[in-house]
Amino acid sequence: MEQGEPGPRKKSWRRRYIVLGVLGALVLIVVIAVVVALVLRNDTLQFKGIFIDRCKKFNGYDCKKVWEAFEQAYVGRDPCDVPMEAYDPFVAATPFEPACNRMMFWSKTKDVVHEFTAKSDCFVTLEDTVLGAVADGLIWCGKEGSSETFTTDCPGWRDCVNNPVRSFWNRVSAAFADAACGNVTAMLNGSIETPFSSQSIFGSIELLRFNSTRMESLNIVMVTQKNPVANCTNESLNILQRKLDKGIQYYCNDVSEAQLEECSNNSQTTCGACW
Ligand SMILES: *[C@@H]1O[C@H](CO)[C@@H](O)[C@H](O)[C@H]1NC(C)=O
Ligand SMILES: *[C@@H]1O[C@H](CO)[C@@H](O)[C@H](O)[C@H]1NC(C)=O
Ligand SMILES: *[C@@H]1O[C@H](CO)[C@@H](O)[C@H](O)[C@H]1NC(C)=O
Ligand SMILES: *[C@@H]1O[C@H](CO)[C@@H](O)[C@H](O)[C@H]1NC(C)=O
Ligand SMILES: *[C@@H]1O[C@H](CO)[C@@H](O)[C@H](O)[C@H]1NC(C)=O
Ligand SMILES: *[C@@H]1O[C@H](CO)[C@@H](O)[C@H](O)[C@H]1NC(C)=O
Ligand SMILES: *[C@H]1O[C@@H](CO)[C@H](O)[C@@H](O)[C@@H]1NC(C)=O
Repeated sequence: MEQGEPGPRKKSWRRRYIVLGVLGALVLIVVIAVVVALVLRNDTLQFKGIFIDRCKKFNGYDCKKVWEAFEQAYVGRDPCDVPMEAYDPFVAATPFEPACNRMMFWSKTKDVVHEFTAKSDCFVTLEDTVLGAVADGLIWCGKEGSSETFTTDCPGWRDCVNNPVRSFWNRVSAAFADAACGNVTAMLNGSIETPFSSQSIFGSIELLRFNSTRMESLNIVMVTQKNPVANCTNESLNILQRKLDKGIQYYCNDVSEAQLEECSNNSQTTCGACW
């Protein structure tokens, strides 16, 4: 017994060191994982990355400058106190050549219109320009006393009027409409009671900025499904016409979704002359 005692004791010490070593390694791994997760979850870096990547798809812009002009609009500010003018520097940093006769506006037809413009290559929406593309589908805001960009807990579209996302879309829509030239097209939704709303961005901003010195006509495409609810005869379109700058020709065509699909299939040959 006396000779055998040190053996097991040494063994158990060694075991303890091994256990401690393994525990230590585990703790280290967890700490590293948490740090990595925190860095990866850095909203500012993640949001900026998406923004810059999208900006780089367009030629001729200094995307770092574009980002800084965008960010200064809301960073460090109360997210309910960002007026649309806050994005004036962003608009100044993203000049674009208007695609006269190919500009496409829309209201309540977002999915269909983008499916259409992506396929046909004839028309250009705001979201197809650098102005809209960088932030399409994103949510962001700042906080007082912080230099970060947040992507959660931001005020929603209706929570307050002067929120960073809403003011952004108001401002870039105004810029896009200011440039509208030649024959302009707008897609409205014939599956709802009131296809034209004076409260929509199209009705409250874009339409009011259309200018007859640059624009020749406004061509409404009323997209109808199998059982259309409204069409070009709807009273809301008379309201639209009354708000349109005198001297701009107004046209409206009821176009079924099936017809639209056919148009985008034959875009190369018809490009616009489809309705
Ligand atoms: C996110 O990254 C930016 C830029 O590196 C840094 O200034 C900021 O402190 C980071 N924020 C957090 C919450 O880690
Ligand atoms: C029109 O609005 C309805 C209801 O919101 C929607 O289901 C439909 O997809 C829209 N139509 C088009 C052409 O976008
Ligand atoms: C607008 O469309 C009309 C009729 O399709 C056409 O005669 C006119 O040349 C077009 N305007 C421009 C600026 O291309
Ligand atoms: C159209 O542009 C002209 C010249 O830039 C300006 O005087 C006029 O007020 C504008 N009209 C509208 C409806 O914005
Ligand atoms: C347009 O809608 C009205 C009722 O809202 C209906 O009476 C008329 O037949 C429709 N016109 C077409 C061409 O579908
Ligand atoms: C359009 O093209 C797609 C495939 O490219 C086809 O599945 C569809 O049936 C076509 N639609 C029309 C109306 O020609
Ligand atoms: C379209 O016009 C508006 C008025 O602007 C009416 O309120 C709607 O009822 C009308 N829609 C249809 C389907 O008639």
